[in-house]
Formats: sequence, structure tokens, C-alpha cells
Amino acid sequence: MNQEMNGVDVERIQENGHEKIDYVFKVVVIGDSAVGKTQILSRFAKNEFCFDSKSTIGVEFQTRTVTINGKVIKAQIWDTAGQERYRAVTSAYYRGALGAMLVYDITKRQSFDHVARWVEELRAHADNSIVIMLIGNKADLVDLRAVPTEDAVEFAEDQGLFFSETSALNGENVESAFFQLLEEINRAVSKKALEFTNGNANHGDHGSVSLKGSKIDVISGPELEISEMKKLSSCSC
Ligand SMILES: Nc1nc2c(ncn2[C@@H]2O[C@H](COP(=O)(O)OP(=O)(O)OP(=O)(O)O)[C@@H](O)[C@H]2O)c(=O)[nH]1
Ligand SMILES: [Mg+2]
Repeated sequence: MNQEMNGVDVERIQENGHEKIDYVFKVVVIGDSAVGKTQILSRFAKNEFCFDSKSTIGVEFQTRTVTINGKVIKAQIWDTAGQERYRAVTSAYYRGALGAMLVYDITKRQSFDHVARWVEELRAHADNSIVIMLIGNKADLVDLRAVPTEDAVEFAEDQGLFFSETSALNGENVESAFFQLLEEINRAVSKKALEFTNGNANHGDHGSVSLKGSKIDVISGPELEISEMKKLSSCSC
């Protein structure tokens, strides 16, 4: 059986003979080019920031294992290219994603104006129950602000998104934003698991499990996605 199953707690998984992983949560980071997607991810996964970061080509992921409510969760976070010419969006990128970080740059109004399009893309390609966190990045550039916080709060409320302003540069709110997203996913997954235990689930063929209408395919794990997409080295500096 595939050992990395998005959000499926069939049994506690032993990794490297030491770490026990309860859940693997796939999260995608999306948004316009140069808003800071790669640097936010780098800050969360490695506590690093690169001033001379190169624009991402293709897709890559980084992981970080955290404990939330006593559960050991491996966050597998996928970064992608924001540049239009590199963005051949395939449903494989969104497949199995339980959460999304939708990033704009608080100093670039256009990147915020495009957020609605990114939400549409998520609604079209991702699972209905995906948890979305809107992120206004580069909050350290106070004097260059072009997007008032209230505009983003209003949009987020309207669309049912969580919201935070971050700085990948000084680390402000990056940790808390990811933790909030992972906590929300954990809450949703635990609820589904409870419903499953209570006998509301249907077993499908080929190891797939239907949990109250939302299907988690335990075959299509990250390995499949890696083989379908170009995985590049983790450092773009
Ligand atoms: N001041 C400041 N600069 C940032 C911050 N985050 C990223 N940057 C800078 O913004 C530029 C773009 O950052 P990236 O992380 O490469 O942007 P991206 O969204 O991954 O861009 P693509 O890969 O092209 O989609 C880089 O020069 C970063 O150093 C931040 O929080 N504050
Ligand atoms: Mg990038």
C-alpha cells in the first residue's frame, strides 16, 4: 500500500524507522510571479530567505513535519511557477491537495486583482473541500503598500478564505499562517475520519475510500505526481 496517503490515517506510518507520521497533507502555493511564493515556502520549510531568488520553472515541493493536536503531520508543500509562460496547469498539480496558500504582493495591486482568477482556478481543478489561505506577502515593505488590508479582509470574507499578511523576509506570520492552514485541514480530516469510523463511509474499488462524498484516492500519492511533473532541485538561489 502506498505509504504517503493524503490525509488518510489508516495506520500510523513508520518513516526512516523513527518518525511516525499520522498524516501527509499536500498543500499547493499559488499566485502571480514574484509575489514571494518560493521564499514563503523556503522560510517555512528551512527558515531561509534568498534575496537573489530566481523565478521558479516547473514545480517542486518541500516538506516539514509538525505536530498538531498530538498528530504528527508531514506537510508536503508544492511550489509552482507564477509566470504565465511556464504555467501549463494540469489537474495533477491540484490532485490530492487539501490546502492552498494563495499569495499576492501587498506592494503590487495587480497581483491582488488577479487573486479572484486564482480562486476560480482552484474551484475548477481542486477538491471542493480544499482549505484556502489568502496571503498578502512582503508586509515588511510598509512604505510601498498598494493593497489596504481591509480590501483583502473583505475579499477573503466574501470568498470564505482564511487570511494573513506575511513577510518571508523577516518571517512575520509565515509560521502562524501555515500552522493555521494545517490546523484547519487537520480539523476537516479528523471530522471525516470520525464519520468514517462511525460507519458513514463507503469502500470503493482499488483502495479508494469515499468519505461522505469527498473521495480520497489512496493510490494517487505524491509519487505519481512526481512522475507526472518535473521535479527540480529545492534551492532556486
Ligand atoms: N521585501 C520582501 N521581498 C520578498 C519577500 N518575499 C519575497 N521577496 C522577494 O521577491 C522576489 C520574488 O520572490 P519569489 O519567492 O522568487 O517569488 P515567486 O512568487 O516564487 O515567483 P515565481 O517563481 O516567478 O512565480 C525575490 O526577489 C524575493 O527576494 C518579502 O516578504 N519581503
Ligand atoms: Mg517561485
